[in-house]
Amino acid sequence: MSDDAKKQNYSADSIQALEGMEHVRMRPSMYIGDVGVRGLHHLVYEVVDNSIDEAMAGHCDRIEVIINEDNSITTVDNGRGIPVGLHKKEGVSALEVVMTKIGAGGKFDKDSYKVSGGLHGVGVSVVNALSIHLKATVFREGKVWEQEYERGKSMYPVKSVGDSDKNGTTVTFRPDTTIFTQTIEYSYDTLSSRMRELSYLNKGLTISITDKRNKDEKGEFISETFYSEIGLPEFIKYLDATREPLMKDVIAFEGEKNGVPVEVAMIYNTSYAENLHSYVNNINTHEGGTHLSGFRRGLTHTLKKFADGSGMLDKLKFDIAGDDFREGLTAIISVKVAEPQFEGQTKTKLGNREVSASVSQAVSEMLTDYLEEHPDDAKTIVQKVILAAQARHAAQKAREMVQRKTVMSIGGLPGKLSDCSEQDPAKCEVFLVEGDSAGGTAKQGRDRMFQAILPLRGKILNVEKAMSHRVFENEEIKNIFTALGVTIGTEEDSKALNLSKLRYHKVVIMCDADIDGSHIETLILTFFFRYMKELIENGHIYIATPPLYLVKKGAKKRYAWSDEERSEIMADFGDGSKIQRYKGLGEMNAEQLWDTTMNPNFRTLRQVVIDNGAEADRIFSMLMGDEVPPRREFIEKNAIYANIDA
Ligand code: 0RA
Repeated sequence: MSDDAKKQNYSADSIQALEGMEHVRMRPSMYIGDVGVRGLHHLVYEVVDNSIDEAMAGHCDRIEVIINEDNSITTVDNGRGIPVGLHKKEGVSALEVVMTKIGAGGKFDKDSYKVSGGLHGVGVSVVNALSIHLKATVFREGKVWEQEYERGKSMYPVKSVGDSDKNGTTVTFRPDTTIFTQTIEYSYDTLSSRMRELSYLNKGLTISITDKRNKDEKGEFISETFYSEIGLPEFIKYLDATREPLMKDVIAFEGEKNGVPVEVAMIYNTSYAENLHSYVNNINTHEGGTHLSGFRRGLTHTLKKFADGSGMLDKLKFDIAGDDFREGLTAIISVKVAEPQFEGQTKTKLGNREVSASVSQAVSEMLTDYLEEHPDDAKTIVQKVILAAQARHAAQKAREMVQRKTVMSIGGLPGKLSDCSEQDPAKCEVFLVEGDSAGGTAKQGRDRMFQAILPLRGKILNVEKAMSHRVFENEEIKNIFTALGVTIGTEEDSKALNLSKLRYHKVVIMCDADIDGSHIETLILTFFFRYMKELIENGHIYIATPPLYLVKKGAKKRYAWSDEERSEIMADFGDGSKIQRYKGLGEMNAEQLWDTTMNPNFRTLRQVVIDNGAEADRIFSMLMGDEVPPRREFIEKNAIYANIDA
């Protein structure tokens, strides 16, 4: 190739690269899912994933994440460092290629087993494109190398800025506020629970997180360091800390099956909840997929075989279903797949067929060994399964009652429901209101065209502690099912939700702004989390935010949602302002409730999202379980919704 041709070729390629980066800025959601809170945090995961790749390749054992004062993020690793030499095809430093070329990924050699990679595995160049400023520092070959970028464009060629005997990569980026228009404020809790999760999924790796925006009582930055020596079994212990185990040890497997690295850990506890968490390349696959179905098949098959052989089922008068083997089970399935096919609404469902058999074999092997070596535990598990089957039969009956009602349309709607007149569910909202009296006020205050009211009496059942047939027998819960038009259970899966007749696309939980109210709110959320998780996942569940104060002076009046806001208003109004504190919804009249909490033009609804399924599971079991001390500690330390709200 002539020099001229080379130059042309180079510039053609770099134009392509530029277009790639421009495309990321034009269509960020295609690369990171969304440009809201989730997408913002995804930037951090994307960079950390590259460091995790280094760790999985055996070159890195420390990762640090720092939230800087200005909400920029710094990640530090002690891997090999991104190569800085000339990239022959591109004619610039490899570092520049990694940072500015979409799809360059990171590794150039095809042999390297790149299996991590965030939601879409898009690479650090995407983070660069979406940052107003990014600085990469590489410690490699005795030197320190540096390059900075603005909105993904390099500001100068890679340069050496000093000597060092360290290895590693440090990246600091500040998200572009013109892309992330909603917020660039990072949540420490969201990042820290992901880092904890990553440390369990990658044993032997130390991951620390520091928040330089906040100091603790000792004047030190908020910081945590995560390290797991044995990985998944420790993760299980962490998740089940407030549940009562049915056995001493976690049952675990680690190995390769048909070329697929598989790790599984599980334990049975005395609860009635099924907690399966599955991961592919460190990504939580909350829609499941082939690895999860492989797990289920292996579990059912092995336990059924054992139970049949034990004679314990001989006098049983009813069948045992797949579900029955998973009541009170907490399990984690983690696989590494070289070319994962992600499917489903949120692209978190594994499609690769071959993985199913790998996991199923791993589970059969692990369980068969365990049952042989622990006959007492084996018996305990079978007894638990029989109890679950019994309860399921009772629940089936209770559920049929609920469904019969649903079919009878209007006649079947709960008497306490004040329905709206609009028929299109997309336009309808239902308020679940604490108490009959607040329910009455809400009914007067609402816009009856599109707002329905369902008052709930006092504290609803704590589903965390109740067997499922009790849940389906409960009046308030039956009312929620019938009012929402949601049914549960099909031939194959007794817990499958049918949302096709959902009557309201917004379900708003409206409770008093006090301790009791937040407890009731948590009870209702626990119910949705355990029995209608898809409603949360599909973005249908919201929390209303009634004001705490009314500040008045003469004819002037304003509402305040925090102590801070109240003080501001008082300062604004000057001397002589009067304050009314709302202890509950009941203290507001219909007009005030509408103005502050129900009118779509002025209210703030908090959408409930699950940003970390495993952590949400742990928190619900802790908040609603039997052990009081950890609950108190948690409530004192955090706002109750720290980990679950938007
Ligand atoms: C390309 C090739 C190699 C490593 C990396 C990229 C790499 C990327 C990141 C991003 C954050 N930390 C990272 N660490 C490494 C292989 C390097 C070699 O062969 O020496």
